[in-house]
Amino acid sequence: MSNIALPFRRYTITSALPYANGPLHIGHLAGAYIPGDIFVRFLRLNDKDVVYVCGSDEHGAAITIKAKKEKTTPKAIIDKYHSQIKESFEQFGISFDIYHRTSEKIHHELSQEFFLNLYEKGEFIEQLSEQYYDEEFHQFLADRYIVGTCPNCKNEGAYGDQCEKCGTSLNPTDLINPISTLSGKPPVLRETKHWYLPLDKYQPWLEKWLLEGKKDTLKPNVYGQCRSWLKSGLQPRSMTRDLDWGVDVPLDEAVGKKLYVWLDAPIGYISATKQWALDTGNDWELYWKKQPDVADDACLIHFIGKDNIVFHCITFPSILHAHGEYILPENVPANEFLNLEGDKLSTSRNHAVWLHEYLDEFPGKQDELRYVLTSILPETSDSEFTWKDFQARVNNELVAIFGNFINRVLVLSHNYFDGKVMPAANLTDTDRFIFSELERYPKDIAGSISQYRFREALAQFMNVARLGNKYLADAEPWKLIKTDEERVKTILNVSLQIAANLAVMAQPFLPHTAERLFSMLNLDARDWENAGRETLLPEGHQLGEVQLLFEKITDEQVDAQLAKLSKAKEANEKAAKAIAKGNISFEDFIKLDIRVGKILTAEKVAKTKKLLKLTIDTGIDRRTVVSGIAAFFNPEEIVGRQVSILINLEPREIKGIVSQGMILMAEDADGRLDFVSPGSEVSPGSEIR
Ligand code: B3M
Ligand code: ZN
Repeated sequence: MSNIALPFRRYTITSALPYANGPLHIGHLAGAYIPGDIFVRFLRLNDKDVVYVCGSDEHGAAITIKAKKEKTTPKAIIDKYHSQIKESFEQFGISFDIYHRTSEKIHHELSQEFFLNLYEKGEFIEQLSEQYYDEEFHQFLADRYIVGTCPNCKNEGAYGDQCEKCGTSLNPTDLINPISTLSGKPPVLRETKHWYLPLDKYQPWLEKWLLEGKKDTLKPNVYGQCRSWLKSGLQPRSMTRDLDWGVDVPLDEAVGKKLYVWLDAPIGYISATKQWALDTGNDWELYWKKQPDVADDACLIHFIGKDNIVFHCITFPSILHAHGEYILPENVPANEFLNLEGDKLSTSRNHAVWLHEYLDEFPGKQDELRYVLTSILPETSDSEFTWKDFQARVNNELVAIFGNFINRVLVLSHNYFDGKVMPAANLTDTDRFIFSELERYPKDIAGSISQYRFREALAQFMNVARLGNKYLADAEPWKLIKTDEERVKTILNVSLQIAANLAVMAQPFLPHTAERLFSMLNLDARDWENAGRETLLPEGHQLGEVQLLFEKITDEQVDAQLAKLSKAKEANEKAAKAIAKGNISFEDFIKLDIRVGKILTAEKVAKTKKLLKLTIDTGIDRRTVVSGIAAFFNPEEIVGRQVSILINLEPREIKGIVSQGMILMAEDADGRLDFVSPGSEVSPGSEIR
């Protein structure tokens, strides 16, 4: 059955190499890693020959810019984040065969070999051209070193190599109003030489291979993007950069130049496989190179997020094609983006659920996060994670359905029959229906997984748990045990077969839970082909000890996470405010005439919630000031208080009252206000400087 959907014998599966410039968050997991891991675990259970590779992407401006920000070296950045990311993946249970890194020698060498291969074939266009240059920082500006307006979608924050909003790949010279991200100034043009990949030359081949050949297999979101780029016509793209961090361009005349990060990064998949093969005694070429017998080629699949589609569907395949010896991706099941609590995930704004923090704060609950993220994977459009929804899915689905069913059937089996599997006899129609459903589900789930529909696959898996839960609730063995022990034996046998099937089928989705379930059932039938069998647990089989599979997520846990997010938001807004105010000159400062004044009268401004009308003795005169402090102070309480007042602010009319000045207030992070007053009474009119 699964052989029909997955016809290849050997699979090379990749998940996008994360930049080693920050920790992983749930958006990464939902984009490229959970889908890749489910797929790979499923292939392994079906006895496929699989290698699953990933690693840190350690080159490019993503790294050097981060180093500058943290006032350290690129090397320190990649070492720090590479280990952190690697450890998080391991703890979370993403089952890479190798998690490599692109700073390794084996990777630099292979990338240079690729460049030279294409260079010697004369594939590159060598071109002297004018490129943007930052005169203050003495650096050419490519990729993330330059931002401007995207000519395609008018996004003002497009990078020099790509607009992340519409996905279009760009050259710096395409940007409207370019600005250097180093100096914040418009750059100048300077001449430099680079090596360009002639994507325009490959366009006819790409149209045939991709648009014609993959029309029915690519996901619509992926196919649509590719078609629109090809439609607007591909341009040559530079594969080299004037940078001091990355893989050296292996040409004498290119001293000081580096390979473009998007040339070397995908080659990272291959160098990782090479390293894995060296470590394990395998032959890496079987997983990457065309085999003499075409039927023996490996199937290459890239799991990525949507912002990487162009590089995996257009650039990298063109490079592999130009090289000639390599297989091409069979599919690129890219996901859209995951949002968090109504807002975009953002590393710089710290609006994220960080994986390493989740693992610390929810120990042993990897599968709960896997479950929820799989349920909401942005497979066809952007989707949204909220902590309330996380709680609801864990409590109402994992705990109340799956966990409850497993717990009941095992506890009852231990209570009534000392944890032994009893024979099933005199099957009823319901029993038979259960067995036929057990036979159907593994096929349906396999079908969904092989089409990269992981949400659908997981929903079907949960239906099996629902089936079990309902069967047990309807059969009520706890009542029958007094009158019909024979029937209870059958009911528990059927229920235990459901539980055993759940253990097998849980493996791709909930690997940690599946392990616990296998041990509770004292079962070791892990291969997918076991799913569907009605005698997975033979008569007389001794079950293992019962443990709880899942616990409820409490309101306190949810509140703590939400509080963390709002704290990050406040800190971020505060920082933004702090940065927003530039320096002013002393001359500007002394223009402000700030005095100590005394509140003589205070009353609410009619038909407003926030405003108070105050009369202030400024020491010079008495004047009226309208102030937005009604939410914090009752008028009667503040009469007589000394406050700070800016008296030379231009008068303004507010709600029909002319306000002559402004009362200065201190505002904390929660938005609470208080007066700025002298420590002891001073005479009205005292100057504040
Ligand atoms: N380093 C990930 C990103 O765009 C990028 C992927 C490389 S895959 C070869 O966040
Ligand atoms: Zn755009």
